[in-house]
Amino acid sequence: LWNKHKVQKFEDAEGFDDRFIHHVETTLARSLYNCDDLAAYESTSISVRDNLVIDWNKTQQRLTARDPKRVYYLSLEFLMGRALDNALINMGSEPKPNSNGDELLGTRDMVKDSLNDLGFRLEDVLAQEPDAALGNGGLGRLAACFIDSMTTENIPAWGYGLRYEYGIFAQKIIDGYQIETPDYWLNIGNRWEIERHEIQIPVTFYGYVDRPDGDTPTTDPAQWIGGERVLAVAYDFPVPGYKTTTVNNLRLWKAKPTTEFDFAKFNTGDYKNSVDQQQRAESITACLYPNDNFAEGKELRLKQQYFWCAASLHDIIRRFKKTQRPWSEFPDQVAIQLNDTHPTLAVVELQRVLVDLEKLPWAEAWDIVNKTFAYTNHTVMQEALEKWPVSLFSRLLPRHLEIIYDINWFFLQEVEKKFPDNSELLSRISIIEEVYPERLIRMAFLAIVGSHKVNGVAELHSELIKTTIFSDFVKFYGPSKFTNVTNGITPRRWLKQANPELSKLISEAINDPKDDFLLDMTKLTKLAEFADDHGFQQRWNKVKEDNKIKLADLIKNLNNGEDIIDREHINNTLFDIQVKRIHEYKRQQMNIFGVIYRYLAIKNLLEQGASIEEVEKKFPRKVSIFGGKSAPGYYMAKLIIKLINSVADVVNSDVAIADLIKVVFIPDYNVSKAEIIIPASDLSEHISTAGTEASGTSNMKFVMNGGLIIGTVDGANVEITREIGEDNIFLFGNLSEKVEELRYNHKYRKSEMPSELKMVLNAIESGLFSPENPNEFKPLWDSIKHHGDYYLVSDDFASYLATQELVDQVFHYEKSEWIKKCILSVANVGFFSSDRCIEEYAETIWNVEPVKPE
Ligand code: 26Q
Repeated sequence: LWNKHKVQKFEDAEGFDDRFIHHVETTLARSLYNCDDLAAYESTSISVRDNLVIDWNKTQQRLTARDPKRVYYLSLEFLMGRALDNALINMGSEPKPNSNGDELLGTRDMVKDSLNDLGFRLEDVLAQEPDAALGNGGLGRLAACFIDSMTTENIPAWGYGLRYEYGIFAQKIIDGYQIETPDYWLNIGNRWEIERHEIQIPVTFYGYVDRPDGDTPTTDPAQWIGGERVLAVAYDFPVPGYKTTTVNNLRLWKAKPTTEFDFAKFNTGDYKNSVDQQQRAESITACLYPNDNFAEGKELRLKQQYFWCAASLHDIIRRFKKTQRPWSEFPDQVAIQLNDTHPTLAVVELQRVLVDLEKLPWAEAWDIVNKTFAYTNHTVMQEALEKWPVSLFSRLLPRHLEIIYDINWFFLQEVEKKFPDNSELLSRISIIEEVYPERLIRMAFLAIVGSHKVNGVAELHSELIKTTIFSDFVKFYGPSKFTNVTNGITPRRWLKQANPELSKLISEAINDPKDDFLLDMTKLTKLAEFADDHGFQQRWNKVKEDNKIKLADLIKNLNNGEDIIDREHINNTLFDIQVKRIHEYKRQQMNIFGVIYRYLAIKNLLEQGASIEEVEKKFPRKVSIFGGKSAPGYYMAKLIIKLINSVADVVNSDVAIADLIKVVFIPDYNVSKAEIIIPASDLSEHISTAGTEASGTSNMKFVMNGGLIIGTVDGANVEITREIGEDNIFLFGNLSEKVEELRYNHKYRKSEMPSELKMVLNAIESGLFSPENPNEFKPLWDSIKHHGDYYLVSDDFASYLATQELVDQVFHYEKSEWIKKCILSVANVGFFSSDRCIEEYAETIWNVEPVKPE
């Protein structure tokens, strides 16, 4: 009976139709006659989700039976973007014959045809979905790529995060300035989540520590009597994998008030206050902190971190306990990966649970903790390293503070043993920073001490953390605790989904009709055979041109229907793109200075009497495209956005330069826009000051989509060069080894500013781009001229311009060479699949094996 009535997945067009109509008429309570695109999106999503949930249940049953070691990926950010298209691509079982039996269709094409018959266009339906934008940038998108790859690789894995009601703010550009508006992404409900009202975990804050047996040592079990309690409610998001029926789970927590009632307050007649306090619970998961690479020390942020760590660990421990294994086996069953230091409290929380609640001896507990955790570092920049005031901890998490002190005490004893009488080392390496006016907890140090492995995210970065911020730890632990796992991106979303045309061209060329290259990217190397093939180059270029037209359409739509880009010349207009969070270290300012230089140089030539045709020979057509959000409180980044928009106003309306330069700032850059922007690039910019960008991942996305890159010798650019060949990338600028010396030279005024930069800054200072307020951009030029040029724009500017000249040369006069470079790059981009990256984590850090569906 059980089996007979089991809900079945839809497998063909008819099955999909039935399911679709069923959900329109029951779940949505509408009729097909008043089903609009939004309703069609909802019904399609629920239908697809049904299939995922069926596989999700099977996956969980299989795992319960097999009880393998599981991975838990703890990340405060999961920048998922849209789910529907990705699910259609990933869950696609073997292609099935269509209704006429004359064609094999994958699930996505089958659903597309079905929707067509029902009167909908798949593209319009997909466009209804709001982005799940629960992340800032690189770190959050990395987590999203990782759960895709972990599932595709059949690794028993869970993602744990927070279900923010508001994701990263939506960016509007008004008069050239960034304006933030709330991203209430749940406005139309969320068809992908499953609320688990039955999973509600109490989480405690504040209060005091009680020692029922008197003044026992802090390493003995103690009782934390909390002052405030909230509940963590689980929301589950099924994560499909590619060509597998494994479906993993992303569990996000929402905070809600307990039904407990503050009788003390009630009795004193303070009913309203008692309710208010309950209401505050929800603020914990109300919004994502919008800082990228900047650690803001707010109490609410720390509350978010503990709320999430406590709930996730409770859940992990509950699952472990069901198996009745002894605690000593915990690290054989559980690997917890810390995505940066944001979840470091989980280390302390596990120690607390083991000592205070499970009554394990301190050392035994600590051994388990250490074997369980591993920590990924994403930055060397001081301002992004988390440090929390001890006073805040002692109020919010008094027992955790005691435990941190004890962890530190044992750790420093070991250090002292190995390096006796070295008090400077002790104070440098201590988890507690003794600074006036108050002591700080160094979360990165706590994460290192609590983990068995620490990894950086690209080779250069992993070397840098060993020689700079964590060098004392390398001395103490030896180098083997520190390792590298170079980042990757999922080719399902970033090639197949974002660039279906290129994906199709590739699968035809390498004769891989079932798109197996999306699982095994070494298959791409076959493309190299066609790199010189003129006919293939033309087809390749046609795909790029089509993608550029799509981007031009997007830009036109965002510009109220007014076209900025000259359609007639789109093929020989170089699309030069920099899209990423706006940050001084990423140097969007250097890019826009380059644009200004080009503009001034063109104007000069024209003034000297050159014809526009002559000018075009030297400065061929180019569109400079920018996009990205600034943290709301980051003054300099906001000023850079304003400068870009001001330059756009002047340049785009200057008829004298006849469309040779266009500047576009695309508002509200996000994952779904990235899927349109990235495939359209000829050239993209990854030009951070050497040593500052840990890895970068958009560099990989652009290369995978057949664009070339201009970049500094930083982050993963180094390995991209190694993989695709140095002939196929435009590198420039000073190396990270020189950065310190260059900064020193600025400090003692031993640096010369190149004449080209002087020219640019003079133009800005003259008010050319801000006639009504000539000093508007003063902080930008001051930072270079008077405040030590920390990001070394003046040191790299000349070589940046020279390299841009080379780019122009190849793109316009050696187009066939250009396309060849693009093809060869894609042929060798396979290393940057997040599948490779996850395999490295699984083998070298987690020690987990895949569990394949039978
Ligand atoms: C910390 C404390 C309080 C508030 C906010 C934060 C916070 C939030 C986000 C600190 C850092 C971040 C984000 C960091 C980030 O995105 N780093 C990027 O990670 C990518 C994936 O590894 C790398 O490719 C990028 O180079 C790196 O900048």
